[in-house]
Amino acid sequence: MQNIALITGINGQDGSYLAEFLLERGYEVHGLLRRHSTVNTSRIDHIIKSDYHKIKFFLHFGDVTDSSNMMRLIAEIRPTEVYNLAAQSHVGISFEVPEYTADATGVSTLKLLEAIRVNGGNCRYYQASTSELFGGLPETAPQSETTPFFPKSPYGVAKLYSYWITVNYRESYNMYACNGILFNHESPRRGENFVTRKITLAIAGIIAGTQEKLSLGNMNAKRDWGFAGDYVAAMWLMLRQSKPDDYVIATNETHTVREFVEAAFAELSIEIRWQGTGVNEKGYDAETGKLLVDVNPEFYRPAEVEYLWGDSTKAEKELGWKRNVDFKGLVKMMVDADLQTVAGMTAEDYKRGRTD
Ligand code: NAP
Ligand code: G4F
Repeated sequence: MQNIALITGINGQDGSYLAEFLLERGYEVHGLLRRHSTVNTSRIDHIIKSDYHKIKFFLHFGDVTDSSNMMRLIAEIRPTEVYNLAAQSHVGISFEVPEYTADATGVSTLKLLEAIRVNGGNCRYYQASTSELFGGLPETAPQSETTPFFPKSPYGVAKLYSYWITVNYRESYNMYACNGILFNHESPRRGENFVTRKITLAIAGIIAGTQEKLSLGNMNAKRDWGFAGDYVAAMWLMLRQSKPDDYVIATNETHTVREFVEAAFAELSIEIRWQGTGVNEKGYDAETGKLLVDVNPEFYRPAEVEYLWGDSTKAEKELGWKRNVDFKGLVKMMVDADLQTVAGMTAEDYKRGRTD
C-alpha cells in the first residue's frame, strides 16, 4: 500500500526536513501551505524544483485554523499518516499574539483530529508537542515523559491543550495518535529570530562587516539543543510502533545561551571575554577588545523557562532512536552555513585571514 503523508507546516524548519525524509522512503507527501503576499517556500524550493513535484510531492493552500479546509483536505488526500507541525512556534512572540497563538497552536489541533475522526479515524497522527510544556519547575530536571507540566507562556499553554486533546482522541476514539515531546532542535534552516540562528547569523554579519554586534536577552537560560534532521526521524519512528504513545526527544545535554555564543565564536577561534552582569553584561573579543555581545532587555520575556534538560531514554529504548549530531557539531554546522551565505567564506578562510 502507498504511504501517503500530510504535513502541516511543510515550509517550516521541521516540515522541510520531514518532507525530504519521507520522500526518500517512497512516500507520497502532501503539504499544507498558507497563502502569503510574498513567496515563502525557500526551505522546500529544492523539492519543488525536483522530479518529485506533482508526482510524489503536492502542496495545498490552507490554514490549520480553518476547520472546513482541514475536513476537505483529509477527505481528498486520504492520508495514511498526518504530521501536525503547523504552529505559531515562537515563544516570545506568543506573548504579543496570545489569542492567535491559542487558535493556531492550540485549538487547531482539535480541528485536525476531528477532521481525521469524521473521515474514518484510521490514519496515524503525530502531534508536535514540546519541552515548553515542562516550563517552570527546575527541580524536576532532567525532564522525561513522567515529569509534570507547568507551561510558562501562551505558546506553552496552547501546546498543553494540543498535547491533551491528542491523548484524549487516542483514548476516546482508539486513534493512533502520538505526542513527540521534542526539546529544542535547530539547523541552518532555523527561523532567524530563534536564539541559535540569531547568534550564528549575527556572527556571520559581524565577520562580513554588515552587523556591528549581537544583542540578546536572557543568556542564563539553559536549553537542550539537538539537530532538526535527527529529530524528524523520531517523528516517523513514533508512527511505526505496535501501539501509540508519547515520547521525549532530546540530546540529554544542556547548555546556557551564553555557552552557545561562546561555542559559536570559538568556531572562528574568537574567545569571548565577559564583563558585567544582567543588562550590563558585555562580551568582548579577548584578543582585539572589540565589543561583540551585549544585552537588550527588549528580548527578555514576561516569563521565562530557565532550564530545559531532556531525558530521552524511553525513545532510545523503545524506538531505537538516537541523535547523530552533538552540540559542537550543531554549532559548527550553523556557523559554517551562515558564514558561507552571508560572508561568502569558510571558517578556515576567516581563521587564516586573522592569523596572516
Ligand atoms: P517553524 O519553522 O516556525 O514552522 C512552523 C510552520 O507552521 C510553518 O510552516 C508555518 O507556516 C506553519 N504555520 C503557522 N501557522 C499556521 C497556520 N495557521 N496554518 C497553517 N500553517 C501554519 O517551526 P519548526 O521549528 O519547524 O517546528 C515545527 C513544530 O514543532 C511546531 O509546531 C513547533 O511549535 C514544534 N516544536 C518545535 C521545536 C523546535 O525546537 N524547533 C521543539 C518542539 C516543538 P508560515 O511559513 O506560513 O508561517
Ligand atoms: O530560541 P528560542 O526563542 O527558543 P525557545 O523559547 O526555547 O522555543 C523553541 O523551543 C521550544 C522547545 O523547547 C519550541 F517548542 C518552540 O517552538 C521554539 O522552537 O529561545 C531560547 C532561549 C530562551 O530562554 C530565550 O529567552 O534563548 C533566550 N534568548 C536570549 N536572547 C533569546 C534571545 N531568544 C530569542 N529568540 N532571541 C533573543 O534575542
